[in-house]
Amino acid sequence: GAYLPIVVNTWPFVNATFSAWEALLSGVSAEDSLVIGCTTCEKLQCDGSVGFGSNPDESGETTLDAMIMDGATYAVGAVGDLRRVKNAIGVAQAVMHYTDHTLLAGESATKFAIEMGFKEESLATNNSQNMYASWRKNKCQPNFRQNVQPDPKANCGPYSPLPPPSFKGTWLNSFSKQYHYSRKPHKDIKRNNHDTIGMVIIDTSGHVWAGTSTNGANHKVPGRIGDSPVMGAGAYASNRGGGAAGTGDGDVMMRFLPSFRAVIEMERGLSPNEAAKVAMVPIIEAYPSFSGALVAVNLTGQHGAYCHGFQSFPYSVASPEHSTVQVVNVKC
Ligand code: SD4
Repeated sequence: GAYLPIVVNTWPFVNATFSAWEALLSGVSAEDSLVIGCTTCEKLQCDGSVGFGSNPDESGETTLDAMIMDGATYAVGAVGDLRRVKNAIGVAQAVMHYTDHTLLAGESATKFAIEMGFKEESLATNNSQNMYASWRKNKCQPNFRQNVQPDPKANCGPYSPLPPPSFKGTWLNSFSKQYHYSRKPHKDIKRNNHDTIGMVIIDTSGHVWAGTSTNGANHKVPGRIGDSPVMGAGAYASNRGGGAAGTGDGDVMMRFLPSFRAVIEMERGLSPNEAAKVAMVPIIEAYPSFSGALVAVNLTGQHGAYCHGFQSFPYSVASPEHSTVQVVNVKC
């Protein structure tokens, strides 16, 4: 049968699910319900992976990524590397409403947010400062740098590129160093990087919304933007197919646009479980050690997920199918 309306989100963030569901049932639009749901996680700092006060970057600052997407019009608002503003999903919604743009980033996104009335405040907490201090103490391990050496005089960083291999005696010597540089393949490393909220809401008229909010990867290089604010990567919505949202190692996942893929596969008739799997398999083949998960919801309110690298992936659902918010546990 058809189970609409429906709210689905990554992880057992049931407070977020419940707040969105309650809003939806009281007549709030699916769009605003999604913003309410993701804002709940930003306030509760769900698992330390959403909102302020966790996962500082290399400079010790917590920065936020968020997106909202309208499946009817394909309108998107997103922010990446947002600084000093807590309500990232709210700022993403403001980008959608008050600009013709799709994605704003960094200090300029902060400036826009302040103009739109959002409060500027530090995102640091004792927790984020402790995470930063212990990372420094541990010589900045783990870190996301590749093919670099740290300044030997400093604890870690600033970094400089390793010298390129020399091509002595060949005509290549006259070329600039970028021609000599041989790039190592991406390290297939396992990162403990999880718990972004990605949410899909479909209202009773079949209008699909999807969104995300996260503080991204711990100890990221400043300026790093993950999959969450990238449409098709962190989330995607289409009234033709449904909605999907991802979580996990965004640097890897965003290369495959898994949310877009899952929605297109549902449009072509695959079930949400099958669509999520088809979207995830190419990532797993290329990066066997990555961890991540994808939830997918089709236009009749069927939902499914596929995950890799976690023991299991729990996601949350509210729909007329059950009387309370359900947590569905998927084995990976
Ligand atoms: C990121 N995908 O920024 C996010 C992190 C995450 O579950 O989802 N964790 O890479």
